Amino acid sequence: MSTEVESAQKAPTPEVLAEVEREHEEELVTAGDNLEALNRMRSQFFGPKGRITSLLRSVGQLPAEQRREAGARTNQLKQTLEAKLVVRINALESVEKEKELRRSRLDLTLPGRLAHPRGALHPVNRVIEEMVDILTRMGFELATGPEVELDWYNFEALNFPKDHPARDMQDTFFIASPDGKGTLEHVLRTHTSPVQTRELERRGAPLRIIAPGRVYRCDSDATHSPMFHQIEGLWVDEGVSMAHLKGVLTSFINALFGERGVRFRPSFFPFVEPGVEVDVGCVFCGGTGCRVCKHTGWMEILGAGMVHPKVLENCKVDPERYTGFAFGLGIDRVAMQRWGIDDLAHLFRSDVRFLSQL
Ligand code: FA5
Repeated sequence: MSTEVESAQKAPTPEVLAEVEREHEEELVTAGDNLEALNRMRSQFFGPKGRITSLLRSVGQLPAEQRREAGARTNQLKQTLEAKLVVRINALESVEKEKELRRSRLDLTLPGRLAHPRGALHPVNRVIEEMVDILTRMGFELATGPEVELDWYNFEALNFPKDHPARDMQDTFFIASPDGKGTLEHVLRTHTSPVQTRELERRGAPLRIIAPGRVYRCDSDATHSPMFHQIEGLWVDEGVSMAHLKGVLTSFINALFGERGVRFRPSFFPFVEPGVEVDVGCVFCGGTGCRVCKHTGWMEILGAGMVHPKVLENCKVDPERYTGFAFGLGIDRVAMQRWGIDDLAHLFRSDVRFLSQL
C-alpha cells in the first residue's frame, strides 16, 4: 500500500513536473556561477538517483494508458532542464580553462634559466680594432702578410745584412727545410715590418698601409712573450717628411691614450734613417713617475723612422722621388697598460676568469 502511495506521489503528473521545474529554476539561481554547485545539481536531478531519473523510473508504475503521455512529458522536461544546466556548466568550464591556459601559457621570449655566458672580444683584439679604426680614418689601408716569412722580407730587404749584429735585436725562430737540414731561409716573422717590403714590392708607391698581426721571438718574461702582436704603419709618397711622421703619430697616440704627452727619442733600426722611439706619458702615474714606468714618467710604445733609401731601392721604389715613414707598435703592451696587467702571459692563457675581469 505504502509503495503504491509513494509511487502515486512520485508519479510525473503535470503538477509534479511543474514543481520539479520550479525547484530546478530556483536552484539554478542559487548556484549562480558556482561550477561545483551546478555539478552537484546535475547529479541531484539527472544522476542515477536524481529527481528526474526517479520520475522517469516511476512512469513504469503508472497504469498503461497514462504511461505514454507521462513518459513523453517527463522526457521533454528532462531534456529542457538538463540542456539549461549543461549550457551553463560548459560556459563556465571553458572560462576556467581559458584562465588556466592564460596562467600556464609558455612565454618563449623569456630568457632561459641556464643562460649561456656571453662571449666578448679578446682584449688584444679590442685594442687592434681601436687602432685600426683610428688609422683607417686617417687614410691608412689594411694589409696582411704571412707569419712564416722569407728571410729576405723579414731581414734582408729591410737592410739587415746577413750576420749583421742588428739581427741579434730580434731572437729569431728559424723554420727547418723539408730535408731537415735547415737552410735558415724561412723564419717566423719577428716583426710586422716585412709587410712593408712585400707591399712596397707588390704595389709600389704611393702607399699608405697598416698591418696588424702576430709576430714571434724567442723571448719570455713578464713583458716579453714568444708570440705577441704588432701593428705596422707605412706611408710612402712624394714629399713625406719627419713632420708627417710626428703629426700622424702624435694624433694616433692622443686618440689612443688621451692627451698625456708624447716624446720622440732618437733610436736605431736598420730600415729607417733617422730612427726614433716614441714614448707616451705613463698612464698609471700621469707622468710623476711610478714602478711601472721605472720612475721616468714615460712608457715606450713604438719604434718609427723615415724609410731607409736602401729599403725603397730593394723594393724597386725610386728613393730620389719618394720618401716615407714607418712605425711598429707592440699591441700587447698597450693592452697591459690599459688594464694594468702585470704579466703578458695572462693574455694568452685563455683563462676566462682572468679575461672576464677586463
Ligand atoms: C720592431 O719590431 C720594429 N719593427 C718597429 C719599427 C717599425 C721601427 C717601423 C721602425 C719602423 P722592436 O723590436 O722595438 O721594433 O719592437 C716593437 C715593439 O714590440 C716594442 O716597443 C714592444 O712594445 C713590442 N715587443 C717587442 N718584443 C716583444 C715581446 N717579446 N713581447 C711583447 N712585446 C714585444
